[in-house]
Amino acid sequence: MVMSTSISHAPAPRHRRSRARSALVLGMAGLLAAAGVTALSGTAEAASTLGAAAAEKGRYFGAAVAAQHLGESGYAATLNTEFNSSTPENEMKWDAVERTRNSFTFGAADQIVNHAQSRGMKVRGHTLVWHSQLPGWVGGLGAADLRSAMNNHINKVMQHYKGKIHSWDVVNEAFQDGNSGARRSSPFQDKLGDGFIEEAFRTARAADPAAKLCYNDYNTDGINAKSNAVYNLVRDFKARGVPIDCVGFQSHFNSASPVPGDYQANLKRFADLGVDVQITELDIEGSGTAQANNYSNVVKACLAVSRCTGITVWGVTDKYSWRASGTPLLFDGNYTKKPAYHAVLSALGGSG
Ligand code: G2I
Repeated sequence: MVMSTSISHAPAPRHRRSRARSALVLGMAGLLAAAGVTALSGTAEAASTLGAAAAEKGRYFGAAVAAQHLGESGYAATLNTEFNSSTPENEMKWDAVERTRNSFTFGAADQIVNHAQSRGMKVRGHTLVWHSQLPGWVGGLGAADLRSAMNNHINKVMQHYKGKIHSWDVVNEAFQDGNSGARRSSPFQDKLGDGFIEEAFRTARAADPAAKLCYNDYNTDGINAKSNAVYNLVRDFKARGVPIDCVGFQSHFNSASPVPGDYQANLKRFADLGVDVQITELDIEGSGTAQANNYSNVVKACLAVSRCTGITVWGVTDKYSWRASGTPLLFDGNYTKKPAYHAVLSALGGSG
């Protein structure tokens, strides 16, 4: 081996010089920061929107979006300014995209995806296999036909959006409420048995290998019989190599179903199985300081779990919420920021 011992006096290559310069700048920034000087050409200013503040924490902050409101200026302006991820609220559901067998209509969902993509937002796909908002023809099929219809639905929808969806809710709400930990009755469960979830995830992986595949549910936000059942499913999938990348915690809260004290511990135990966790449909009924504190606690729990990769609130404004009378969101009907908005922004490390 020939080793050169000559010391070159030529100027360092450009990349080394610029690295040295960056090191110097960083060093000076460190000294200034240590001296309490923070406003170094604006770089240290706190982010002033939810999406930007979440991005500084390596996360996204999204909203459920309804295509029919995109033409309303206050709605679009709030969405575009504050959020960096969109979830179609109803437009990707089975009854919206395949009302008639093997005839697909993507118009409304495409509107949301195009809106998001042209503004650099991510898109969550919601949802492929769910017992609700399911056209009647699906429930009328025999087992063999249902299996092929389920796989066809997953294939066609995922292929249409291939490369455009960061995470898909592949299966939604497959477990019962209460203490049984049992599966919920649905055409899929009743005719295909427990294996339908595994089959849906395997089909989804092949249809768009780049999309993260999530199981999504509600009342699984704390440690309880239902979340234990989902936990066991995910643990089994990971042990057997069944593809699953993430678990969605819907997080619909109100006084009857408050933010659980073990919310963070629950997110953490799922993350420890080797999946990402996402807060997918957050809304918290209430108002004022109480609502703001609840929102803040949810955001802090996500930030405390490194694999909690993002938060989606289930709507932009209270007036279009699925439970508008509970005023569960961050903007009121006039798109005015509520105390809950400010609490979320500040929990994310931003300031308005
Ligand atoms: O129910 C709250 C959410 C629970 N998790 C799954 C989510 O997909 C679900 O979202 C809600 C939508 O926010 C509602 O907007 O799902 C509901 C249906 O299960 C949606 O409501 C439906 C109405 O019931 C229909 O009458 C209406 O035609 O929205 C439809 C489209 O506007």
